[in-house]
Amino acid sequence: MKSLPYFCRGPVVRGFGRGSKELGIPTANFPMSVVDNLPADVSTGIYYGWARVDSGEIHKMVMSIGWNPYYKNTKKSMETHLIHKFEEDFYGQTLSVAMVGYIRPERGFNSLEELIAAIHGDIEEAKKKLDLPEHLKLKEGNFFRTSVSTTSDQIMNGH
Ligand code: ADP
Ligand code: RBF
Ligand code: MG
Repeated sequence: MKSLPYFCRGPVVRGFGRGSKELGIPTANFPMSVVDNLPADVSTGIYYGWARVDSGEIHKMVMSIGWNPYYKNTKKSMETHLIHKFEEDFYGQTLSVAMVGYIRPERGFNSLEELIAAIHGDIEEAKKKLDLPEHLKLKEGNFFRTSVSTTSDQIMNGH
């Protein structure tokens, strides 16, 4: 995928409200404007990378892009689970993400337990891959050094 690493930034909007309640895995959703800006070669599926809320700490993340076949969504979504325990929700704040690598395509499952187990597997893979020197260095790169604008719907894409 020649577009990786891919950097983007946008406000956290409300999704289907399923992530934390049903799965125990909250996902911060981007608005359609960010989803529509994805380069054509960034296919749907599960990715890993780095993420930050406003100007906070940089955390490891996993992201799902697509229609969630298990739920048969009609709207394409781009949802990020940050591998960190937050004390509070951060709706409306600016999420910056660096998508670093691809894990697998999205798929359907026979039960919620299987979907949850697959996501936990993705989290373990992300943790391991992001410790590689070539991936750690993206955390220190320019993207996360630039300050976050107060315009909440700003979309940025660049190195
Ligand atoms: P929604 O359907 O509205 O996206 P979720 O159940 O997926 O609802 O919860 C997502 C929200 O949970 C995020 O928008 C964010 O405010 C909050 N949140 C708390 N911890 C995390 C985390 N570790 N990763 C992502 N979002 C988190
Ligand atoms: N949904 C699916 O239908 N199929 C998947 O394979 C799938 N994989 C996911 C992997 C990760 C790392 C994350 C964070 C989410 C994934 N989801 C998948 C999306 C999940 O169904 C969604 O986050 C919840 O429905 C909450 O919106
Ligand atoms: Mg969500």
